[in-house]
Amino acid sequence: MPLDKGLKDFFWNYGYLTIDSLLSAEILSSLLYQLAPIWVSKNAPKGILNFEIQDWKLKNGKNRLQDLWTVIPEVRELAINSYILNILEFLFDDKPRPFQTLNFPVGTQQSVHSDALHFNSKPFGKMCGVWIALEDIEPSSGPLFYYPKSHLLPELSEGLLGFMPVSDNYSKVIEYWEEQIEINKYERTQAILKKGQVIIWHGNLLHGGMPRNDSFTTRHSQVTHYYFGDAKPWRQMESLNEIQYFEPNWIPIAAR
Ligand SMILES: O=C(O)CCC(=O)C(=O)O
Repeated sequence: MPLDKGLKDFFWNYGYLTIDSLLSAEILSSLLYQLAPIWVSKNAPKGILNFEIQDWKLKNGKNRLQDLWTVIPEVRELAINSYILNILEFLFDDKPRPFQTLNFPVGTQQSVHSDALHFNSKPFGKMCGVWIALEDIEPSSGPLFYYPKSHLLPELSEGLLGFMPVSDNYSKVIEYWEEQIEINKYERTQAILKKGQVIIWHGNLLHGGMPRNDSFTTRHSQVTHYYFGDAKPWRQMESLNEIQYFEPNWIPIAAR
């Protein structure tokens, strides 16, 4: 895929970009092969960050593992894939810094949200997510959905909302987003991707997971988050009295 201005304009106009990745089929298959016994046994792999809590959650119905990159090389390889990193650098004109991977065996059914609320940046807008289909995505499996152009909404603030966008007010933030979707006539779009396809979303793009109409269909996917350049990470949901900056567990990138 040529990295041209049209691609960049599309991303900044719509807030996302779908790419036919050059990810190696062997890596994807090898990753699925390693993940299978984990999802079946519901044993988090030893050595993963926050093993105890993740293992407990997995055994108690949470279908996701965070930061598997710490124990499965293929997860890290996808997170630091040079093809993806080059596109990100081209889109943001800055060096991408990967952090936090999430692996899901099934649809998340997450309600609409932006990543910026969870992982904000100073300056605003220097963060994105990259979602990789590890298998062909079936419409009944609860695909990822997103609202093109919603990344153009302003940064959340007390001045904008009339309340602080912190954890206690999360349901009110969701109401605000739902109102904005109506007002701006944003159209929900589903990511029915093929194995190896990738979607990049801007950190302020509204997205979530569709309901799973078929609870037997898997929906293996991996998400990695990225900050750019020297943007400072902060957690808006925890920033009641002052900005809560934090240092992510950065995923090391070998020299490119
Ligand atoms: O994969 C999905 O269904 C949603 C993922 C998501 O919302 C996220 O990682 O922020």
